[in-house]
Amino acid sequence: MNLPPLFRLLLILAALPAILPAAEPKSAEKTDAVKRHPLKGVITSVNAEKSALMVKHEAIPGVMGAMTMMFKVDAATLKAAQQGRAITGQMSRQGSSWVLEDVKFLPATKS
Ligand SMILES: [Cu+2]
Repeated sequence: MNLPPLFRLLLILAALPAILPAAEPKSAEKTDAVKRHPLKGVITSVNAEKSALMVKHEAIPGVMGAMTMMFKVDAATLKAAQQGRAITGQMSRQGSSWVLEDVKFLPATKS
């Protein structure tokens, strides 16, 4: 078969979409690409039902200003969390939730 070069190029281009998606990470594997930002704040309330903490956090440069908002946390953090406790952690957007990981409890300050 002696195809014109342009036609051969078209055949290759037509085949590309079938090849490329396999090389792209699936959405389920996107967690590796999650951007985490250091956060410092105070727990204003603990919401066990939602496995979340309300945290009054300091400004996170380039991400958001100081505010009080909800963060999903793991079970161990939820259990240890106390209202009024100062914390640091790594915040990230995961799906439709904000998540706080690597939470460390700071020595209690004035209430
Ligand atoms: Cu915020």
